[in-house]
Amino acid sequence: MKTGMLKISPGFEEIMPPEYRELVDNGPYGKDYGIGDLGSYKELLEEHPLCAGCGLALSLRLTLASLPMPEDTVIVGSTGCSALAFPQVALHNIHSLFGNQNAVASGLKRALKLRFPEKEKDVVVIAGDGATADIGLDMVMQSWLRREKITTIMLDNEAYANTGGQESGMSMQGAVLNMAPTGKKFPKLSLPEIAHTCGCAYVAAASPAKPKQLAKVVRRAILVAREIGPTYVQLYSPCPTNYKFNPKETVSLIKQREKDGLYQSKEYISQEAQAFLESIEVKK
Ligand SMILES: Cc1ncc(C[n+]2csc(CCOP(=O)(O)OP(=O)(O)O)c2C)c(N)n1
Ligand code: SF4
Ligand SMILES: [Mg+2]
Repeated sequence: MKTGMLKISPGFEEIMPPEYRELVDNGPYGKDYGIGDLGSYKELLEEHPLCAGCGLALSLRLTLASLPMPEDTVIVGSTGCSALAFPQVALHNIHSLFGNQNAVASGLKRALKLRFPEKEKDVVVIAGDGATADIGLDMVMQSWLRREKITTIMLDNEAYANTGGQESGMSMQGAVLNMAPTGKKFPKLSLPEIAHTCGCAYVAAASPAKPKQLAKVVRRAILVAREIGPTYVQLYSPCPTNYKFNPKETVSLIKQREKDGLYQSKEYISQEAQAFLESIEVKK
């Protein structure tokens, strides 16, 4: 796409909204911006309706700022809180039926390869834990087993937040939510390990409490998916509204969980992906 497609037809500059003009002049398309440049350019998502202190909003902002090639990226989302922000993201994005996101992304990736054989197009799924680990798990795992060259990013808030707080497969054992008042009876699902077993070439768990690490794993996952095969990133993104903590404490809560050994960052890299990453990271 690059800025060419965004360019305003001569004579229309005056009537285009200022945000659009700013995006054309000062957006990230075609530039090699990373999270270190945040604050110096027009971001792909600036306003959104998510709650104050929402962990998803933090993860989403950092993820969008870490895309290696936003102008050639299509996001596939699913129903859930994050979907409320997607209409305001200045990127091609598709809202798929809840749980179908990896099936839609697989078809899209294949179609883009046929339509633009000479071009790289990154297809990135960004969906909640309910969509990824519960209702869509079949489609997610099948896309990994088929080795689709897509990246799956889970925004893990450990709940069905958008529907008022049910437990999900990703909630911790004992978690109490509005609609799980006696506490969850089963342990949190180990999706990174499942992704690894299902053949993902690159798997990582990270959080917005460590922005540089988050940026690195998102970038790695997208680049490996382009060249080698499916990749999975799990971003721990707590929800102050459903877990009823102070919205100012989202980042400190993540750090505390890490200290208590209840959350840990991870990375599984296949040999092929490791060799590929070494070659491009050394070059850079
Ligand atoms: C096919 C279908 N089933 C169920 C729903 C209801 N629904 C909407 S959002 C949601 C929960 C989403 O949870 P999650 O994926 O974790 O996203 P979050 O809201 O926590 O970000 C559910 C069950 C729906 N919209 N469509
Ligand atoms: S309910 Fe939770 S996950 Fe949803 S927007 Fe609010 S803080 Fe974020
Ligand atoms: Mg959720």
